[in-house]
Amino acid sequence: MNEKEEEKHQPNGTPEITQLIRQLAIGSSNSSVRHQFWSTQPVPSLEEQTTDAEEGPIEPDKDPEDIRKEPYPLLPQFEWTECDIENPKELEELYRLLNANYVEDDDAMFRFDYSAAFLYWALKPPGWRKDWHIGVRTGSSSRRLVAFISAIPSTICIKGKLLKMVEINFLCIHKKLRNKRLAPVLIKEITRRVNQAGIFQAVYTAGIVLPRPVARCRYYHRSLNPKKLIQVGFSRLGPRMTLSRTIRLYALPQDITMTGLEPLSPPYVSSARELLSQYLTRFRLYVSFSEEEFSHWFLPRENVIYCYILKNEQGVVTDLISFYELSSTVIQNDKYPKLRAAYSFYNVATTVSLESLMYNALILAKQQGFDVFNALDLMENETFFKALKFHPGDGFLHYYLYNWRCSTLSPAELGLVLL
Ligand code: MYA
Repeated sequence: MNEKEEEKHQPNGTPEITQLIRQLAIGSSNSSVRHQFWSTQPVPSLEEQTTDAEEGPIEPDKDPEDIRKEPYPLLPQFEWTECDIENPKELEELYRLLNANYVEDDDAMFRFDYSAAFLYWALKPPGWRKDWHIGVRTGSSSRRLVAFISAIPSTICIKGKLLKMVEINFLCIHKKLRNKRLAPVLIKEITRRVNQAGIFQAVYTAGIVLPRPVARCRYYHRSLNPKKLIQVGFSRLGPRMTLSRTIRLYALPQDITMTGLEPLSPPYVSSARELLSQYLTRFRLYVSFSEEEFSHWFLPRENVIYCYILKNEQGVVTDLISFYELSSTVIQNDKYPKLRAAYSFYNVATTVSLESLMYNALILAKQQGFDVFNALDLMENETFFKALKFHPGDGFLHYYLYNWRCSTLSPAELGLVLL
């Protein structure tokens, strides 16, 4: 049994962590105040109604001298660390923290399993900074990584205003250190470091409702391997359906049905970026990619990001599909320990229908051995769900803006996918 397996089979954690929990019990959460932390932050309250006239920053940019110089204090048992993801050992350490402690579904059947290669991609776009990959270690000799939060730079357009922001992601605290108010410290520390770089807005997503979502999206799922999905409890047989009928229902051709669909390659980056950038301007909240950023996010990387294009005779990219790979651990299932999911990223159709383009995305994902193709109901995704046999799941994803008041948007007004 390797170390990862040991961790999986010891849900109660190491004695060292158990001891820390006892020491920390005194500092545990006081739930008498509703949103004790979030009510102190520049975010709209859940009750607030925002009108278009009030949109903009909630608090002004801080003067550099007003930004705290030292890191926020941690309890003496812990210390801050910068995770060096270019060091394979530290990348593996981060992978293990998330693999054992990151987001699970409500029934604790599945837990996201972001691969190390995926994390390397997600955390290192142009302009990335090591001091925005913040970890917390136990201060003892083992110096075990027990918490993490990250920021990456991003240019976001919100209702016509282009803003330099960060995307916050991978907030994670070891299961045995939960409910000790460590998350607010991590959030304040990343805010401080991002403010030091002259950035005062952020975008992030979460399954839970916090003050206050700018949008609420729903996950839709398209079975590619229905037998496995049923066996692991991801989906159920429909009424009056047999397994063989279900398999037939979701069957896809072996080969793509479109000629000319090819993986994105460097010569077409510029044209593909132009296509996507133009397309995204039709949404009210969208991301703006520089060419360098586009190359980073879209050039295919095996088991991480897949991107295909169609081009015309002049070599101009006319259509684009992309999806990323995010597996989940199937908790307590020895036969099928992993569910391989493809997640829709950005798609643009101009010479063919979006439906036929996405049909080919499904075929490509099936060819690559994915079990399911997931998509949020943002951008124009709802237009192909029914015809392509996507079904709504029970998961929702809330979008948030930090320090930016904005009235609520519908999913179809979003042109932004966070990993
Ligand atoms: S979303 C993914 C979040 N990660 C997980 O769900 C993984 C599994 N869960 C955990 O690891 C822990 O449960 C976490 C909370 C770490 C989530 N976003 O320490 P606590 C508030 C924001 O006692 P714990 C992602 O990565 C909660 O409402 N706040 O709680 C985006 C309460 O505050 P309040 C959250 O369970 C992250 C306080 O924390 C979240 O031990 C964006 C309790 O703290 C959440 N997902 O740890 C972060 N969950 O009393 C915000 C709980 O007020 C970024 N809480 O209700 C803001 C922008 C910062 C940069 C700004 C720059 C300008």
